[in-house]
Amino acid sequence: LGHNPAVLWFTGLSGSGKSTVANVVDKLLHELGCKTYLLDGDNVRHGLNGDLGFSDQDRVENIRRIGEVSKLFVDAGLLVSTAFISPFNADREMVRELLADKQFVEVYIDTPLEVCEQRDPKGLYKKARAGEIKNFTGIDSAYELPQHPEIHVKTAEQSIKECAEQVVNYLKDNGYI
Ligand code: GGZ
Repeated sequence: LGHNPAVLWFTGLSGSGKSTVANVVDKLLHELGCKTYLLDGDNVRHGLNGDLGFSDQDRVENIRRIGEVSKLFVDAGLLVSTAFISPFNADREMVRELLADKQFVEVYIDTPLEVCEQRDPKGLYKKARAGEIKNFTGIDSAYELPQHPEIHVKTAEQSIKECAEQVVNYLKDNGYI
């Protein structure tokens, strides 16, 4: 198959659109004939990482395991998309170091907190503001801004389709596909 394996590491706040955009990217890549896999909360936090919560320590371990699993898929030749908040720079950089040069593509889903909170698809921000959920990212737990993401996506300024195409175009322009 004509593609170079890599991880598309989506990072951003809850409600930023990580999973939504990653799902469309995964579908587009599949249609282009790439071998792909998508890791997100649905297939990781309930199973492999079912023992982890949202303390800083558990988030670090969450990202470490997802990084290791991503590496296995990359070794198998896939284009992997991961959609986790991954709030800490040190952890994202740890995964970058785990992979070979160019195999880690950081995709910053940059959606203002106000917009995420307005969307609040699961009512979690409302609960966090009410103190019913502790350590919620953006409210009482940190999100460290990516310092040099390969791709910077603004979901509040373009459609989901345009966001996904921005990612696919990066992969084309840089010889991944
Ligand atoms: C952040 C939380 C929390 C807390 C539950 N903080 O919008 P969602 O629901 O579907 O996405 C969020 C998801 C975040 O899990 P991650 O594995 O991506 O986080 S991390 O990378 O930081 O380990 C949200 C839900 O889980 N959720 N409690 N306290 N998000």
